[in-house]
Amino acid sequence: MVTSRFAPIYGLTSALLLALLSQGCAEATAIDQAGDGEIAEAGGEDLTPLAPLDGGGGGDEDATHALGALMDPCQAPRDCASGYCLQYEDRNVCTELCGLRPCPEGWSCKRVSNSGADITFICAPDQDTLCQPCQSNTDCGLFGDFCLSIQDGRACARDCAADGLCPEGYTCASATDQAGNMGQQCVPANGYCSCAEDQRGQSRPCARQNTFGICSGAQICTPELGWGACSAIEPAEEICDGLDNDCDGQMDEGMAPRPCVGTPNPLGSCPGVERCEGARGWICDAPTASGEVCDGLDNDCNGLIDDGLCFDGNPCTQDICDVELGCTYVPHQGPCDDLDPCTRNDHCGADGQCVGVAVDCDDGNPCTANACNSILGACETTPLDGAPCDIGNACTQDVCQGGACVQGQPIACPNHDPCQAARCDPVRGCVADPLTGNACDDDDGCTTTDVCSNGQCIGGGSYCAGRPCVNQCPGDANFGVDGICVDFIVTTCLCVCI
Ligand SMILES: [Ca+2]
Ligand SMILES: [Ca+2]
Ligand SMILES: [Ca+2]
Ligand SMILES: [Ca+2]
Repeated sequence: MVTSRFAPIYGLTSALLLALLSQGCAEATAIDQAGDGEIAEAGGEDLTPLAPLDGGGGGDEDATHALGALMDPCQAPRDCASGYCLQYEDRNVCTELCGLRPCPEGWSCKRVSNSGADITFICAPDQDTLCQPCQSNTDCGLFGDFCLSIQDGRACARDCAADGLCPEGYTCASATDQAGNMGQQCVPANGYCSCAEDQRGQSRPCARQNTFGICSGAQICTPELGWGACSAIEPAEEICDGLDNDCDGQMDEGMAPRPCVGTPNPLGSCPGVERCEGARGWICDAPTASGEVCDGLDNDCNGLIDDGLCFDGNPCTQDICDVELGCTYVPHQGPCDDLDPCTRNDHCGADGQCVGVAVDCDDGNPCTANACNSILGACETTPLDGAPCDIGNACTQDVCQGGACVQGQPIACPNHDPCQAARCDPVRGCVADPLTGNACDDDDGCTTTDVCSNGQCIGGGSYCAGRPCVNQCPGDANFGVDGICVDFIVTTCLCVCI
């Protein structure tokens, strides 16, 4: 009320204001009289609730002067036909009950409470308390205006129960005050007292808050809608994005460099360190794995520098990757590995080649074949069943069976000499024992009674009966089996007695 163009009513004390307004049904009577234009001047004390008016209503048309009509100056309620004297601007004027005609410009129909349940509506100057901050209804005047909680705090509304009319930008709506009283009140249509037409386009600070922090922003007034959305971001856990997500004034704080692994490819993947680079996010500096080359670097990131390079396959050379010279192969002496498991004592020879001594797999058994397995490096034995062998008996034809030499069939010792007896000796094989006394043939046609003597066929008798005999047979085959010379058959064979 401090800035009001008028004091609410009469500019008097509260007690007096109440007195002014507590006219009850009397005002209606007074209005009726005022409407007649015949109302006598009210008399009595200032605080007398217009008793003379009541009397005048009874038809006292002899009053020395008419009671005040709307806007007529007044000193007290009794001066006014309506029984209501209000302070307006810098003076006190009478008002009138609503309904006779529209209230004057800048005035509106107000409800005033009287004793009991009576309610009276009078024209009263609009108060400037609409949307003024308040704590209770009394801060909002005396005409039924509520102090309401709206979007931006407690502010005065304006009673509009009489005609439902409100200033532009306000709407007449049902409302309940702090005491639980219900009424129709003009309230900002957009819900905000701070966003009327003259605030259009203005901005005000705002914030969003949660467990991560408080973020500030601004919101714009659009009277049709009220204050717009707060431009502040929702506080969030800080991440690497070049923004101050938690609104603590620091961008991307706490983003310490950390290990990372580069994008894998068929050649490998390389480790690195990633750093927060603002809007670019985390950037990993790991190089891309590439094929290993002789350069002193671990190109494929397998943990080995220049590995797998300069391999000549020769164990008797030291393969060297020299960043300056490239691959070099230096011969060396001493043990080596020829990668053949069937050799032993491998050594690098003078020719720079690795050579070993073949493993001796011979088990001495003639009935097995022995060889070194070139994969396992172990000797393997294969039976040679059916192969000839010798168990040490010259009288048998031995054979391999199950990897062992077993005794075979006895050998035959044919006998073609009547002066010898054939037999087999286990050591010497077939031998002939000399015989004596057996008849035989000495293949000499000049003898006729041959007899064996100690293995020899000794000729006896005489073809020529004691005379000299010449055996003219060039050979002995033509003498026949009986040893008799048959010179008369074969012309070239002839024993000649002389
Ligand atoms: Ca931050
Ligand atoms: Ca951030
Ligand atoms: Ca490597
Ligand atoms: Ca390399």
